[in-house]
Amino acid sequence: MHCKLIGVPLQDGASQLGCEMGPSALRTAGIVTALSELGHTVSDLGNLAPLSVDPPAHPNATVRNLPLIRGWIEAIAEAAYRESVDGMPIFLGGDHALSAGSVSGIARRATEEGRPLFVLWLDAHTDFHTLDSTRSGNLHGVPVAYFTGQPGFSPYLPDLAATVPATHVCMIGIRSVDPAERAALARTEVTVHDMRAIDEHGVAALLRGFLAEVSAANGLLHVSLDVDFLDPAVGPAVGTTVPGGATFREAHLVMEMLHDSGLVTSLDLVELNPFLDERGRTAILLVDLTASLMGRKVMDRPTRSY
Ligand code: 6HN
Ligand code: MN
Ligand code: MN
Ligand code: MN
Repeated sequence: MHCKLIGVPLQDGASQLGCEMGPSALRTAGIVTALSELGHTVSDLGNLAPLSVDPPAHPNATVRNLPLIRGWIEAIAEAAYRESVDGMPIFLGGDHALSAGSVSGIARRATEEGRPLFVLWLDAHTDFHTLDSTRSGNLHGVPVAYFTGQPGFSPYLPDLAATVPATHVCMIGIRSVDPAERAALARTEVTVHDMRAIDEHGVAALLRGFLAEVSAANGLLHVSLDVDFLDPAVGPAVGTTVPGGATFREAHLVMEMLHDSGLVTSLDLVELNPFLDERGRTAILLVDLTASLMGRKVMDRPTRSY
């Protein structure tokens, strides 16, 4: 694989400052070396900067930093479109508003190539607010509603060249959903596997079903990994911790299965807030998870299945 690292020091979609340090922390934790050691070629393309834009004010006065986020989304979407032509873009966040740009840019590329795009959303949250429904006003809470084409984003955020059908989005790890998100999700066909589903069925069964769909459709697969997918005990460096998240092994198993599927074509690593980390351990875990996704394994031979 040709991995293209794209730093996105975006933090204004979250209420707590610090995600702008995410790309530096991931580099410090050794993401380039980890990928190179697996035999991949790695280009670190440096950090993006937001475009300067001036969208109209939104009537929901709680919406925060709209012009800045819009400028980021335009820059990220353009980079996602451009860099996905000949390699695997890996977005080093940055808060989750990043994915409004990464997914929409990749969706444009997929449409051009005539391939369906699927999104695996690994998160405690569904990030399914619209600009009208958000109560916190934090735009890291809206990306999935945006790229699946829910109403009310135009003319505030960029018009989409292509949307991702709700039926192509699978969420795993969910355990915090606001009332307006719950109502909106009930009207769509996004697949939501909450933590209870993981407890009951195991994460492997849930993921296997989705990967079979992607494979049958000859789809491209974008993975968006929010640090708060992880249990706070293993991934403390995030501003929106929710107890009861994925364990260390559940997270690695997801990544290992994704690698074996051979389906993943782009990746977001988001919501890392190094200011909240403990001696870099969350940044290091994200790098290790990325390595699992890109082929690091305990044993080289396939494990026997009983
Ligand atoms: N994230 N639903 C909450 C809100 O403020 O809208 C939390 C959003 C969290 C965002 O997970 O990236
Ligand atoms: Mn998120
Ligand atoms: Mn989250
Ligand atoms: Mn909310």
